[in-house]
Amino acid sequence: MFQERTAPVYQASATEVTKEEGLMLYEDMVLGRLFEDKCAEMYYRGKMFGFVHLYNGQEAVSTGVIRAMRRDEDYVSSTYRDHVHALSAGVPAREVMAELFGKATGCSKGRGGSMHLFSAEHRLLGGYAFVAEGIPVAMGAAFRSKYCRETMSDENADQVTACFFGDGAANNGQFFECLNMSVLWKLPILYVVENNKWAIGMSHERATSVPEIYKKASAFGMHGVEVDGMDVLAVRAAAKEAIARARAGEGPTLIEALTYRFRGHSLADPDEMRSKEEKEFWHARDPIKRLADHLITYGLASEEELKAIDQRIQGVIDDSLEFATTSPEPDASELYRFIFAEDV
Ligand SMILES: Cc1ncc(C[n+]2csc(CCOP(=O)(O)OP(=O)(O)O)c2C)c(N)n1
Ligand SMILES: [Mg+2]
Repeated sequence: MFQERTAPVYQASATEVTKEEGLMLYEDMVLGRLFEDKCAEMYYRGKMFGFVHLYNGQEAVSTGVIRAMRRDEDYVSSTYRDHVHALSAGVPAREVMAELFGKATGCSKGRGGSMHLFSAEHRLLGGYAFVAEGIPVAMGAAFRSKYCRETMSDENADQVTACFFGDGAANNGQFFECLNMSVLWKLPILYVVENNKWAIGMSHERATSVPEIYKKASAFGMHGVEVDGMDVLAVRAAAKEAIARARAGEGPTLIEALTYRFRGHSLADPDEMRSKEEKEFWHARDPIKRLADHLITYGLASEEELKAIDQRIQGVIDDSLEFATTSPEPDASELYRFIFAEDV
């Protein structure tokens, strides 16, 4: 029989979020969704090159975690599925779109492209093409905060790091090594596994001995939680708890967000491995519709207000496209620039 693993249903209360917070979360998720839809359009029109991995369906995870953090102070590390993490972290849509077009105005100066977004200003530690590659980098950032605070006596160094990666990455050795060291050193880090059930065409159940990834935390004496990754309020609640624990010096948390990508692995994937039944099950749990229902049910927003946000964000996306299209290519004379830090 067709059966899907879902996390316990989170019962958000009427006062869970204020109107302002609710609209902020909604706007952030819509920004992610519409940005990705525009990417798909541009990719199929031949405007973008290389692999492009979209985040549609998983927005509640990025928004729920990153928008509970301190923007431009806390750190975020990502994977090749990084556009929406960058947007939630505050990297302007213009700079992300320009990067995807390989333009000099992109957040990685046009040298990175879709899988290698980076922003020192917005504390985005990077997108990484190798599976699990961002995990030790994120741990290094968390170690830095702890070292500055405890060894260099910088009391303001209470930054938290959020490290995003997929279910497939959770079978990689770096994951286990970093869990071990993070607990040992009580590092201020959130390991956020976006369990979307698939690693390209490999089903998670076929690839791992214990499919409940959050349970792996216990082997290291770490706090591990599973959360409904299609419910931004559930993710936000789990993230807030983990952030408070990290900032208080109580160490790391492993958050397993049960989620789903609405598109194929990348835009080059015909997406033939997943059943229609499965896709329909998860589409019905669309995180944007879910938050919209919450806001309307509790009188925090009207349909018109939400539509106005959709339209405003569409304007942001159109503007980003115009910016990317009209921006210059990197100059050929600068081919070797930015290879070493002193060039920046
Ligand atoms: C070290 C390494 N091995 C293999 C690959 C090829 N590869 C690219 S994406 C991917 C699947 C990863 O799946 P998951 O971690 O679940 O992330 P998702 O794509 O579902 O977000 C694989 C195996 C790679 N990029 N790096
Ligand atoms: Mg996956």
